[in-house]
Amino acid sequence: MNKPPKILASEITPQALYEGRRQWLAQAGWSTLALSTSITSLAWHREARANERLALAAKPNPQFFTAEKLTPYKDVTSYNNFYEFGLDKADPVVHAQRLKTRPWTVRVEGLVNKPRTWDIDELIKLAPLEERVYRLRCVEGWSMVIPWIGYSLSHLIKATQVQGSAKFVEFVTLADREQMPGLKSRVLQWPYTEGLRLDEALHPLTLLTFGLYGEVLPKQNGAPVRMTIPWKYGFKSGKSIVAIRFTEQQPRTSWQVAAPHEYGFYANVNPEVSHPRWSQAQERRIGGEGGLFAPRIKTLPFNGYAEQVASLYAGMDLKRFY
Ligand SMILES: Nc1nc2c(c(=O)[nH]1)N[C@H]1C(S)=C(S)[C@@H](COP(=O)(O)O)O[C@H]1N2
Ligand SMILES: [Mo]
Repeated sequence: MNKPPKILASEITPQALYEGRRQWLAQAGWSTLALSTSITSLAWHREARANERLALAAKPNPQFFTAEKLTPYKDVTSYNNFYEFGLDKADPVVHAQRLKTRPWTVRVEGLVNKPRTWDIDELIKLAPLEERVYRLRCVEGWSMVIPWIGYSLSHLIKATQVQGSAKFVEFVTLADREQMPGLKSRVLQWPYTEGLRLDEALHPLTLLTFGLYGEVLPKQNGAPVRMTIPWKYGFKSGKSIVAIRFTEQQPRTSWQVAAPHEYGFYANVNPEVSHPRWSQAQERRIGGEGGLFAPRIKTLPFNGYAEQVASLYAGMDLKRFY
């Protein structure tokens, strides 16, 4: 099932895109009827071309799956936080289209035996691509369920031969004023940086992410490569990464610098620790019936991944290390 992941725009036919999409709808349990009329598929092909949508083959990994209803593709790709492209949820889908995602390199550096500047098309081939359905919850109180494509970051960490003194990893994302109108705003320290403890980074759930919904990542979702760390608030999952750095000291992250009392380094989803300005006990599923007035659902400790990750924090006071 794992076809070579690099697919040039010129090689992919609209029909292949269409089939991939249809397969997804079928897997999600939705009717494919809506797409079966020629008018609808024509409109869809036009949209696909306009946004350079490219299929990305990946093998579904049933170990990382939730049967919850998937958030519709339209919501996943039009309700975004990506401050480099504006502060409004509707900004990234418009402004991120100018982001150039090729050529693209990711520097892997710091306390490692094998530092390397990876070309993105090499990095994507480091390990077999998997499709995993993860919840992602924003600290703002909304969440989505998304079929992501990528592989465990641990593959890259192993290939890089991280040294014993490394305790943390820092993710640095692109900061280019030419392409990113949001950098004019001082809301955050640019480049957007995030970090994990090394054991969190090695956890199999931690996904180096290249795609979603059977396609390469849309630009507004962090193309060409981002993190997805499903038990932490969404802001830990940095988009459009250009460097991954292994360090001994805990890195300072953009959100911590911006508001240290509101956003901690750990940022584990925790219904019991309120944000200073609002509760974290509930969340709203984006794209569900009822829209803004949909009934809220209970937020689970570690976003529902407690069984897998709670042991990483044994003995820690998670009210203090929020
Ligand atoms: N570089 C960068 N990465 C980022 C952000 C950002 O503003 N810039 N926002 C974060 C936040 S707050 C969330 S909730 C998720 C949103 O990812 P999505 O738009 O793909 O759902 O991206 C995270 N990664
Ligand atoms: Mo977020």
